[in-house]
Parts: sequence; structure tokens; C-alpha cells
Amino acid sequence: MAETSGGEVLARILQAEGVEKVFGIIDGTYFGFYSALHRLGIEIVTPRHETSAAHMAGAYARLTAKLGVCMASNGPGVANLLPGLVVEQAEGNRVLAVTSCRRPQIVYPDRGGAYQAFDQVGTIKRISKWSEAVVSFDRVAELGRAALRQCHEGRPGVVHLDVPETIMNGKFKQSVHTWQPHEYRRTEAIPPRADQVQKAAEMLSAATAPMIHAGSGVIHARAFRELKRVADLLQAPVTTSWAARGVLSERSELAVPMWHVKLNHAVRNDADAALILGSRLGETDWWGKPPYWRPAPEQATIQVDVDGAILGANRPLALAVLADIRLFLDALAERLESCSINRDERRRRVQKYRRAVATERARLDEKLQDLAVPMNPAHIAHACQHAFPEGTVLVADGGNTAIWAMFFHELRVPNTLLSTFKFGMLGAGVAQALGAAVARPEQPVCCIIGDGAMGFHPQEIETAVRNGLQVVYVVVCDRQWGMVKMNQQFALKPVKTLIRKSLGPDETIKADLGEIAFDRLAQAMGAHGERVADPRELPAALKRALDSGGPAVVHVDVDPVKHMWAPGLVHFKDMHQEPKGR
Ligand SMILES: Cc1ncc(C[n+]2csc(CCOP(=O)(O)OP(=O)(O)O)c2C)c(N)n1
Ligand SMILES: [Mg+2]
Repeated sequence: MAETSGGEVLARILQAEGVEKVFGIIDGTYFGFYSALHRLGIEIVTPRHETSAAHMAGAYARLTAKLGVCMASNGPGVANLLPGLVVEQAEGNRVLAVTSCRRPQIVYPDRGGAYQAFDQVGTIKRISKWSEAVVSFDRVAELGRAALRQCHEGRPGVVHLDVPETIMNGKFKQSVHTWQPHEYRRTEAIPPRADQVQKAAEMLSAATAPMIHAGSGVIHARAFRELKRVADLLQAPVTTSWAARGVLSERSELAVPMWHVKLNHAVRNDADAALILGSRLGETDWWGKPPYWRPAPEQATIQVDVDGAILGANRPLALAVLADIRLFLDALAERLESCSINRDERRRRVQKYRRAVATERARLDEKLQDLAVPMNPAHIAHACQHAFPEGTVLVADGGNTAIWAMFFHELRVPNTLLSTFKFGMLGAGVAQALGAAVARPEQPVCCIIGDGAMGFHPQEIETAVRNGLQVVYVVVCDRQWGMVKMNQQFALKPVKTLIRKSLGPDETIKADLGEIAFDRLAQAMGAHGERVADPRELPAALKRALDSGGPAVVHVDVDPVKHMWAPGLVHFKDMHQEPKGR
């Protein structure tokens, strides 16, 4: 009988699942696993820090709708993986982490004094959907299947399987039959019940002013076309969670862009019926509460989600639907075709919203007239939008940098935005951009990132070079922790901050950073580097970066005071309080 290793058994399960890429750093303790991946033609994409592997897997999963797989080795490798797992769980990306651990005789339970060992499962259990350890070769396949079942149930997030080195690498005289996914997990999307679709259609047709709020669930369900069809049939305005921006192109008459925060509040208060799709109505959705939303008794709320634990968690519902969002919207559209709906009346209301968007846009765009050097940060996302092809994935990272990017970028194509909207993790964007480039190799990726954020993981520029990933990092350099400095100035001397716009260098606490010449850092790693401070020169610098055909870094010097006064900060501050309404 042929011999096989635990690592090989797992690799075969991943192969049956259609996994094509695994992100992680190699180590002897799971040679049996990654050498089997390699043999089976599954590519191992190797960053320079394990947390990057988690973000690459998460970004890849979100953009492709496939499973994102990362791996890390026992002790330090897993310790480095942890922050990435925390973030990917928060963002709700479908990630499977496979790790090695020391032999079970010394770690389960911990004997004390074992080398490169800590309670990996105990730790990851607290920060993920599911985490288990394999304790004998006989259970590798069964637990591998259990992990994959968990990956595909409920809200997407992180699932973890810990496998001892002795099982990963050991040779066992046992033939293991690999099951096909449909033999051990649900592979069909959950269909909605006809009576619920009917009820939803009645409620939404009868309403005077229905609205739709879309969360990341719409991205995971790939329901972009269906969402557009239902919104058109209902003539309902569509707001989104921050993470789901662009699920309906922001060029659509019905889209309510996230940067017009006051309009989002107005739409949510005007509506007498709300269809909530794949969103938890979390803090960045203002918890679905007044005064940001109309009180629930006056707004019939329908919530659709694949995860029953989310339904009605933050807002009382008129109808709770456990179903796949795409199948639900498809069935709803069929129903709505035969409903009588006063679309003219609704259209008038929506046009009013569109006019409000245009007015606010014109007000914001006044900043683009400012041609002072170093530049006003408003230029950056605006120039990137023009320089990169339509449909380019934008990754936004940093404090005020991400806010500026959100206010000056229009989401025209669904699922082309990545950030850490739920966790605000500085530096995660560096690797998210790499994962995006692996997911969409035919396009460049644009990553607009703060100088503080980029400083967490600049070594990954070399990962882009080595793997031929065309990421253009546009590093916004104000030489400060801009967002926090602004906050701090108001805490220290609010009146002086308002009058002078900023405090002197000795009046703030540890808010300034030294300079890193990111263009030269890029060149040192074999990437293209540019540096620009004049807004008139930014388009040409971006074009040269793109024309280089490979990874590039554009170091952009911005006016540090203007940069601190990012738009919309007051809303961001408000959001940190519990809404007053009930
Ligand atoms: C990993 C991490 N550490 C700390 C913070 C707290 N924090 C939020 S914004 C910010 C400053 C960001 O500086 P930078 O990336 O340069 O962006 P800027 O605000 O200057 O545009 C900090 C420290 C965080 N969000 N993430
Ligand atoms: Mg900064």
C-alpha cells in the first residue's frame, strides 16, 4: 500500500474544492502539506510576513468568490498570522487558515517548555468562526471536510485547522479516499420561500418611498445585476455599507454614494419601507437606529441574509428572510414585474436625491482648483480614477488618506473597492492589493495609502516584484499620523486648532513621523519609483508608473495641514456615539 502524509490528504481536499492559490510562508513543519500543493499544481504565493498571507487570501476571496487559503507555521508563523485573521474575520472574508503545530504529545495540552508552541487553537477560536486541531492521522480528512463545511455556512469569515508536524509530514500506510465537495457540504445556494417573496413584493409595492440598503452580502452572493433590476423595478434609492460601495454603480440614478453622509441619513429617514440585503446594520450603518434611520414602527423593514444569527439583530423586522441574496432578488424581481407600482412618483423623489448629490459633488470638487505645492490631497484619488482603466480595483488604507480617497473616487464597477472598513487596520492594504493583483492578473491595482500605513509593511513591495504583481502604491506623505493628530489637536487646544488650523510642532504628542522616501525604497526593491508634490505633475507620474508595466510606488507629498482637514470627519466622530434615538 502506498504511503501518504496528512499534508497530502489536506492538499487533495483543497484540490477537490478547486483551490488554485495558497498564500503563506514555507517551513519544515508542514513540508508534507506545501510540497503536496506544489505537486498538485496549486500555486503557493509567498509574502514576507504571515499577516500579509491572511490579507492576500481575504482580498482574493472577496474579489473572486472563491475560497481564500492561507498557511502559517507553528509558533512564530501563527503568531504573525493572528492580526491578519482578526481583520479578515471582522471584514467577513471567506478564509481558511491551515497551520502546523508541534507534535500533539507536547502541545495538546501544553506540556510547558515546548519550542515554538502556544495554544494556537485556543487563541484562534476566540477570533474566528471555527478552529480545531487534528489529533491523529485518521481524522485529517474528516476535520478537513468539517473546516470546509464551516467555510461555507453563515456569514463568511475565518476558519482554522491546526495540524501537528508529525501528522503533516508523517508517512502513513493508509489509503484515503477524497470526497467531492457535494458529498460533505451544501453546494447549492439557499432558495427563498415563495410566500416570503410574495410578502416582500407586496410590502415594497405598496410603500410610498421604499429604499434598499446593501451590505457585503451582495458582493458575496454576486447579486449585482439582480440588485439593479429590483432597484429599477421599485425605483428605490440604494444606500450601501462602506464595504459594499459600488454594488450598484454610483453612476446609477438610484445610487446614494456613501460620501454624502447627510443624504444617506435623509434617504433612510424618508423611506417607509426598507429592504436590507446582506448587512448587519452595524456601527458604520449607524446601527439602523434613529435619528439616522426612521423609527422602525414607521418603516417596514425586510432583512435578507444567509446567516440566521444576523436577522433582526440590530433592528426590529417586519420580515426576516433566510436566503441567498441573489436567488431572493431574482425571485422578487419576477414578482415585482406584475405588481402595480407608482414609479413616476418615486422617480421624482429619487431625482431630488440626485440633485443633492450633484450639488455636494460640486462643492467637494472646488478643492481640485487648489494647485498649491505640496498638493491638496483631494487631487490624488481623482487623478488615479482618470489614470487607471475603468474597473481597476482601488485599495484604500490609512487614516485621513482613506477618507480623502473615499470622497474623491467614484465606484463605477461593482466589487472594485477594498479596505478594512470594519477594522480600520493600518497597513492591511499593502497585502490586500497583492491579493487583488493575484485575483485579477489582467489589470493593474491601485493602492492609495498613508505614509504611516505603508510603514507597517513596505517589504511587501518586493513580494509584488517577485510575483510579477502590478500594484501601484500611491503613498500619501504628510509625515504624520494625520487622522490622530487632528483628533489630538482638538482634544488639546480646540479653539486654537479652529483658528490656526493646526498647532505648532511642540504642542502635540508624538504625532509626527520622519520621512521615508518611498520612491527610493521601491527602487531599492526593483520596483518603479516616482516622487511628486505638484498636482499638475501627478497625472504624468501616475502614467509613467502604469507604463512601467510592473509594481510601482508613487510618493506624493501633500500639504500636511490641508490633509488633516479631511472632509466628513465630524460624521466619523458622531458615529462613535450610540445614536440617541430608539
Ligand atoms: C494598526 C493600527 N494602529 C493604529 C491605528 C490608529 N490610527 C488610526 S488612523 C492613524 C494615523 C494614520 O496615519 P497614516 O497612515 O499616515 O494616514 P493619515 O491619517 O496621515 O492620512 C492611527 C495611528 C490603526 N487604525 N491601526
Ligand atoms: Mg500620514
